[in-house]
Amino acid sequence: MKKLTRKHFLVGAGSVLAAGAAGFGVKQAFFSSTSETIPRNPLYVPPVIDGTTFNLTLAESSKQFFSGAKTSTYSYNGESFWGPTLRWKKGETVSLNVTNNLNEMTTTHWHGIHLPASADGGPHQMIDVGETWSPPKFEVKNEAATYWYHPHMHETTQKQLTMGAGGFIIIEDDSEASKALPSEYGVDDFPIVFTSRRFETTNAFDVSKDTAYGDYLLANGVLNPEVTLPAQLVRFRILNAETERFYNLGFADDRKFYVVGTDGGLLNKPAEVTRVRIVPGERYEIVIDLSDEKVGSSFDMKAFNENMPFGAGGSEQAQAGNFGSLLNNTTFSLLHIKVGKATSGGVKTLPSALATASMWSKSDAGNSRTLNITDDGPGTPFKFDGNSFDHNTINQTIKLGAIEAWTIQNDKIFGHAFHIHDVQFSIISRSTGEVAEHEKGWKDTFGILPEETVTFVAKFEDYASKTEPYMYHCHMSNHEDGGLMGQFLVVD
Ligand SMILES: [Cu+2]
Repeated sequence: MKKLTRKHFLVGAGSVLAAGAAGFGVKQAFFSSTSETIPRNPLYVPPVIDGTTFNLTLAESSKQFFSGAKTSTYSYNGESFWGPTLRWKKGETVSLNVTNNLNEMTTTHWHGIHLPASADGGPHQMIDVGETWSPPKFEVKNEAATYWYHPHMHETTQKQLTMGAGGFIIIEDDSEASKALPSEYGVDDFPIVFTSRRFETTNAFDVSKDTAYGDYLLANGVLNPEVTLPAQLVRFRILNAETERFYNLGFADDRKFYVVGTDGGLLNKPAEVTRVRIVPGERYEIVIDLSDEKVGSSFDMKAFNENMPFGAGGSEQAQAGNFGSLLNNTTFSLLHIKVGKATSGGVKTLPSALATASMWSKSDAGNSRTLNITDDGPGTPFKFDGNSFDHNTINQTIKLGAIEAWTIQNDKIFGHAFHIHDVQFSIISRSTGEVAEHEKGWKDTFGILPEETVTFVAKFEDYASKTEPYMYHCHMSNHEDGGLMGQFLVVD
């Protein structure tokens, strides 16, 4: 049987797709005769804000990606793209203030954070143009891990993310601090957000809702990035902030590396891998061992995205058009790594024990629910259980303190990135096989392929409200904007 691509389905459904052609005016520098050679650029490391009061201002900005015109961007606190890293300490009470200096409404969601729904920054907590939102203060209850903040404005999340709005949150706690993990920010501990953009010939970002993939990889907003790392253990806190693309992470020489943390905490022990799949919204903390590398040597971190399974974001064959990309179904460099001198006191040995989490299991769950990803036929928007997101409809109501098993079923032709607010969960089963060791940590986002069913268990504790809901949704921002989102109340 001929392999079906997503495009076949959509064309078959009569969708308006440019017939295999790149949209008019799309920058094709790599392939055109007037191609601009992109030099290697140093990996940018966002500045850090410490303390307990965090003031963010989202505004228009710009960045020089190519020669000629700068690219218009959105950023927090005057960055050229993205925003500063917020560093929180478990147990402290944080006060957050977000000013919207854009010419459109926005919201700011604290992704992965366990907090009152009124502080969550979902689609209900809109920040009007020129206004400042100061959610109720809350105690940081999450474990040490890598989280992030980003707009969650219904129907414009994709656009605002594409323009560059987002930032990291790093939570620290005593347990993590007692482990000898690389933790010197920007020296042996790097937050790295991978995404991609399609550029117009004017150098503007293509922010069309219909564009699922970029043609140019960006690491921390940098084209063709390189970084010099010390010859010791180095931690990467990796975030996938794509619209739809999955990354099958690895290194050009197929070296082993270690997953030490998932979305919401450290793994109990490092998981040795050569590849890790990361989907939109998901984070993995990995450690690479450079202690035996020669100073001056170099190698690439890559996305081994050639021959990904059908339905994985970016597995499409097409290089152009709405679901096409120069990076689709290909293996490409994510980061050029050069090895430099070790630092004094650099970490040389990976701890064998990292945490003592006891994850929820099926038998802990007192209630279960099943969500089906549906649509109304090929090319139509995805929904949960036949219902598109509605601001005024509560889709699920959960008792405060309940431990629940949620099963997500995907029998549609494309993969998704399921995310739920408020909680960190444990994935207890995947219909396609065993849950990988590196996925057996606290999670708030996971990839789900076509014909796959995934069950997770979570506890809904601490915060209840009869009126303020939390969201669950696909973290592919075009799917989310298109209605693949629902809301739940946690009630006392
Ligand atoms: Cu989706």
